[in-house]
Amino acid sequence: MGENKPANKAVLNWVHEVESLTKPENIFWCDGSKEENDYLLGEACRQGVLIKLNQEKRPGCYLHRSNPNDVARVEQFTLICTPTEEEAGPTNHWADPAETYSKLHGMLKGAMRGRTMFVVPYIMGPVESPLAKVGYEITDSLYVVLSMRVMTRMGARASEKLGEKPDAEFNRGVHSLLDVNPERRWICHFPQDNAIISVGSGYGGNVLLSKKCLALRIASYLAQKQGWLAEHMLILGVESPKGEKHYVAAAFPSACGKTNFAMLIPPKHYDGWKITTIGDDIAWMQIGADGRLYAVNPENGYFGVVPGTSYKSNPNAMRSIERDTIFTNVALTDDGDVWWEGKDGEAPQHAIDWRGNDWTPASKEKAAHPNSRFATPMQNNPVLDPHVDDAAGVPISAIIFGGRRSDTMPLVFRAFDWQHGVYIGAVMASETTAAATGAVGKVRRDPMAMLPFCGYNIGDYFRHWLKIGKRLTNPPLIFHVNWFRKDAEGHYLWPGFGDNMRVLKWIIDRCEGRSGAQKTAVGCIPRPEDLDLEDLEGVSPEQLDKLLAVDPAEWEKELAGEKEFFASLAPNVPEELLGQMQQLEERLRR
Ligand code: OXD
Ligand code: MN
Repeated sequence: MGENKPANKAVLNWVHEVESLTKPENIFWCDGSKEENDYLLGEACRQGVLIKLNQEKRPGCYLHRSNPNDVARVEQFTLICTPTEEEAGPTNHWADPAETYSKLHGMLKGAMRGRTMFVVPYIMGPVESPLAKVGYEITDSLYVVLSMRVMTRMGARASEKLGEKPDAEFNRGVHSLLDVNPERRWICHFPQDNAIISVGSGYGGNVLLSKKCLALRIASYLAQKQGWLAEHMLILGVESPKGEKHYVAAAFPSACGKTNFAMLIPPKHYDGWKITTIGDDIAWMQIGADGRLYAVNPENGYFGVVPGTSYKSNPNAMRSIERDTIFTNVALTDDGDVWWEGKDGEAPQHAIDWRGNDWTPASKEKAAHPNSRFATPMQNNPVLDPHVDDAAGVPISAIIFGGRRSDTMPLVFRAFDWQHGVYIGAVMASETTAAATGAVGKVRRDPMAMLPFCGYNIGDYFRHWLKIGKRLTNPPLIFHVNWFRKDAEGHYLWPGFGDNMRVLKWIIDRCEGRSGAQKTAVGCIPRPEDLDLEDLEGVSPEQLDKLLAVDPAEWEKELAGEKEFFASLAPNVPEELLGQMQQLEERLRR
């Protein structure tokens, strides 16, 4: 075991270089087999990295507790190391590549002494997809190895796919926990080298290098060069009782319910309708021969936010995490099960909280960290789409942008065309969540939900989107949604979750040219009679009016915010988008 060396010399040479630098006690070459996984799970439990949960209640499930100083992505320590600062652009933290390599190599010198260095080969995307990418992650964390097996197509097949050609393209990822010290925590990307170095953290978003680092930051850079899109989007399928099927891709910022939306269960009267999941976080999309956009999910699992997940909010996620799941930073019950705020049923009388301390319902602290997570294989999802492994991907009928906004943004509206849609995505904003360190609940602009994930200059990214639109002869329609609008007392106006199907139905009907809408200054908005409101509980006609309203005072403020944002990106905002802003201003004035 641990002997699965790839044949590719470039991989061997690079691993050897990292070995010479970090001086591990031994090297473990992963093959991704079940035997290997069983062995490593045993090791992780023996070393206290994982706690084995009650196997009767949760077969194959484990709990990990991260260092309390290390529970979320660290955007301020996430660097894009392009040759010039201009290439990284105004929304990224930039650092000089040579200086950064030198600083990181200094930290990595001898960093794995006495530790095992794991080499994890993996594929992102369906194995036969032209978009599929091979990566290798070198790590000294067992938690990373075990999570990578859930989250990616990990193992020997990646080395087989790469082959022996010395110039075959692969991502080089190096991760070391070091001493998990926030002062020595850096997540660094070298897009030109297809390389990532992450040190000082054990939190998923910082260390599962396949995910945010490769599949978004590096991939977005490659996508711009190669003419495709790497996006922070879920992908879902909607099938009507007549068998008519559409796929939709939706971008929401972190912890805004992407996983819930991707696995939605429609209200009762949607008899015969089916929602299926392709992905819950990332979409790679390319233009097909028919001029449509086709999407694949590069991942193999879901790294979802746990608190608030219940049989009410997301039954399919609950079923997915019944087995073969790695939980991070949730509470441990006395019978060896897991618990979190917002789980169904009563809180336990006693538990061990995410920090490892005693917890009771009287405790002031939360039992589970607000950004506690599950990592579960997508194969566990009862509504996994049958085309999830298709090399060609699935055709996208609609793109949805959305944020968490207490005011201003209507429940749903449609962009007039692709260019207007790109504008809507470019200025989208959301109230911040616990998925990243920093203040929670502050409105920030998060273009296409890519603010923390775009690996190059955001102005060029907008330009790339506009270019893709020109090549699409059959483009998806673009929408904006907001499930989070509140009334004056701070209560949510929309029930969300399964009832979001009503909005999705309107979107699909728009794609089919069927549903009605009213043209407003900001886009086409359904009138109440255009939405399916059958059996909708708890939403009065007044609430519905408020949900669909365009409030001039709120939009005046919104426009000022959008202007301020574009001003902060000057001078690299595409003319077309400045034109869109001006048109919006004129429409609002009319
Ligand atoms: C995630 C995130 O983990 O966006 O998906 O933070
Ligand atoms: Mn995400």
